[in-house]
Parts: sequence; structure tokens; C-alpha cells
Amino acid sequence: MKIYGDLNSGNCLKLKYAADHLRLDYQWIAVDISRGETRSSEYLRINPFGQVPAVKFEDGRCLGQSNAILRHLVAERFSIADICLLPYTRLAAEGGFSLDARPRVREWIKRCEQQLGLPSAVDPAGGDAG
Ligand SMILES: N[C@@H](CCC(=O)N[C@@H](CS)C(=O)NCC(=O)O)C(=O)O
Repeated sequence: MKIYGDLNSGNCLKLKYAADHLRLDYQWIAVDISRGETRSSEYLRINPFGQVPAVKFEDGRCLGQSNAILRHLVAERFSIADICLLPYTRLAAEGGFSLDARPRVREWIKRCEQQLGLPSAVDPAGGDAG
């Protein structure tokens, strides 16, 4: 993946910080806003809106908008917030709180458990209880 950005731009830095934190394999392509490089015909083929950041994936597709890119990069990963909430939430039943009416919470717990290699606390039998 290539990340096109200018290190003087906060929108670009958030991508760089996230990609570094996630240890993603990427190449940083410097695009100098002050030199008008975002408006070059070469760059406009990457991002027709003429803004950084943008990314180009291995398959050639490009994506602009920092928050959309961030969302894409972290899509199936969990964050510090997930880790903070997981330990007690996954044991809700032991504390007398049923998650039966909270299917989205159960799905989230299962996703985190899979990423961490934990046994399922919300579905100990391993079946799909919804
Ligand atoms: N909503 C966009 C904003 C992008 C943006 O404003 N980029 C600025 C740098 S922070 C830029 O490329 N300016 C150069 C230009 O418009 O030519 C995002 O979050 O990516």
C-alpha cells in the first residue's frame, strides 16, 4: 500500500500514526502541498479532489478522505477501547446481566475473542446462538 501525504498535514499524520501503530506494510509517498503537488495531473489520477492524504492499494484502487481511510485500515482490528471494555463485558452473564437482547454486543465480543484466541464466553457451546 502507498500512502500519499504531507507531513505538515494533521490529516496525513493521523494516517501515518495509525499505520505505524498497526505495523502496516506501506510506502510513504511525500506530496508537498506548498509546491502545489496535490494539483499535479499525476496526483489528480490518485485523488481527483486534489487533497492529501490518499492511499493506493496493491490492486490499484485508490481511496481519499482521512477518516474513511482510517476506518478502512482498522476495520476488523480491535482498539484500546475494545480491550478496556472487553474483560467485564464478556463476563456479563456471570454478573447477572443477560446479553440476549444485545446481539450487536455479542457479535462484538465474539469478534474480539476470535482476534485474541479466547474461548467464547457468550457462546460457550461454540454454536451460533444469535
Ligand atoms: N476531508 C479531507 C480533508 C483533506 C484536506 O483538507 N487536505 C489538505 C491538507 S490537510 C490538502 O490536501 N490541501 C491541499 C490542497 O487542497 O491542495 C480529509 O479528511 O482527508
